[in-house]
Amino acid sequence: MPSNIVILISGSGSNMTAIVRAAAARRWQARFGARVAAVLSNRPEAAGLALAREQGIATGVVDHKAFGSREAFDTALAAAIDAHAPSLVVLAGFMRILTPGFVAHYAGRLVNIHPSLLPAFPGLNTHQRAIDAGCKVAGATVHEVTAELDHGPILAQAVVPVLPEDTAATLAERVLSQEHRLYPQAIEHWLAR
Ligand code: NHR
Ligand code: GAR
Repeated sequence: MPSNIVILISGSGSNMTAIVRAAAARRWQARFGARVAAVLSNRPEAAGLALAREQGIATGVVDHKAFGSREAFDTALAAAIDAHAPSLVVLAGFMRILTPGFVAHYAGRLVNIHPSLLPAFPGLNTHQRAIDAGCKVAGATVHEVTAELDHGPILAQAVVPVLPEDTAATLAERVLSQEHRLYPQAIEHWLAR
């Protein structure tokens, strides 16, 4: 069975790039019939779009600013996604909260990577909040997306130390490098299940 993966991004797309590299290096097409069919962004200026195009992957933009409501944006986004008949939709630095109707449409085939050790620090600004709380470890979580933000079943986690001299930027960099290992591994596990 062909298994199309659609990746949603908003920014630099480094997790998306890690997933695309893993798909080739670990032969997801041959082993699971899986390929990254498209990369879609809500931001036209997302740097990850150019990176995806360089890899020969179809790209698209559904600009949330062009829609009057979250429901209207999500309806257009779902149409763009469904054009690729995905069996898995991957949020990779995607920055728009999704409506319950959208989440229900992709139930069981929608995953996210969140830059904290959930259930600690759902939402935004996770690295500064972990530093402010005096956490000695931080990390990232891959989870199924449900209607409640950053609360879906946990699929995988990675832990990093928080160092005394850390800023949000240095901690984010340490976490992100682990995300690049964790997310492809979690997706491969999902494909193999
Ligand atoms: N949608 C649902 N329903 N459930 C989840 O678990 C989701 C989701 C959409 C995105 C990613 C998440 C993260 O990993 C994610 C998980 C955006 C925001 C946010 O507040 C919060 C969490 C996440 C993504 N976004 C603002 C909004 O009003 C916009 C912020 C911006 O544009 O910079 O949508 O952290
Ligand atoms: C990653 O750290 C990801 O976990 C986080 O944004 C970064 C995206 O980097 N996601 C969120 O904060 C979602 N709200 P990337 O675009 O280079 O993959």
